[in-house]
Amino acid sequence: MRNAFVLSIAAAFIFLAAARSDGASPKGLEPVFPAENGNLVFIEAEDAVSTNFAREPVLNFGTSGFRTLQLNRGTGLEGVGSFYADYVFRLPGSGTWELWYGGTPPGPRDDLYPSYTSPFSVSLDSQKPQPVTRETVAAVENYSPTYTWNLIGDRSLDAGRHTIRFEVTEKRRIDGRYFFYLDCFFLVKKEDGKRLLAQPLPAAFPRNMDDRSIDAPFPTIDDMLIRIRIIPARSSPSLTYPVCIRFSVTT
Ligand SMILES: [Ca+2]
Repeated sequence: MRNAFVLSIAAAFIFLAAARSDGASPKGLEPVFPAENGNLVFIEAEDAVSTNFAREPVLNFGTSGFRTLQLNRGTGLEGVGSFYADYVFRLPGSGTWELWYGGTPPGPRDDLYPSYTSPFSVSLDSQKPQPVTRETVAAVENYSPTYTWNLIGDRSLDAGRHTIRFEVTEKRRIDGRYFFYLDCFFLVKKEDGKRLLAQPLPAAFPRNMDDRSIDAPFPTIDDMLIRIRIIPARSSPSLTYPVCIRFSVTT
């Protein structure tokens, strides 16, 4: 009985070896590689090389990859540095790349506008940080409570390895907290001013990158409450944003 079992195992190995020597894979075992999009580089915020936004990512099923970094602190770092998240990525080609991110729209530079989030800066390849404020980005689509697709702008970059740092040095003015949520960021290749977008696209992605219907400064809390009383259905997703922020302040 034992000899018969050993023989059957050996026969199975011989069969598999013969199949491979023919160059034909057993049916159903052919490798299937995901299609690649050479004009899009997409990075999850939770894949930071280094960050002090939070000790660990937050689970959020409304965000890309179901995880996100959330900076929400009332105190700074006692003069020893700023809040940052560092990434390394590789571009397949040289030229113009359009930089986007999913997260809270940055706070405004202008004191006249309500400030519900912190402004921040981005630094590519350790160059001088560039301020990113509500006045410099286009808020395109609110895809989850407090999360919006935001267009930062074009960058001229060579193919190959790059680094980027998102850095927060300022508090939001509404309550003096450092407040910035970062879900992901991505770069889209452009030629002659047009995006070279093709399938496949990530599951979480702007539905219409040219939509500017919500690209306006957030109203004050009082104006917000008045609008909700006038329009109980809250037909615009952007109307929910400051209220969500207010909830986070009071909890
Ligand atoms: Ca994410």
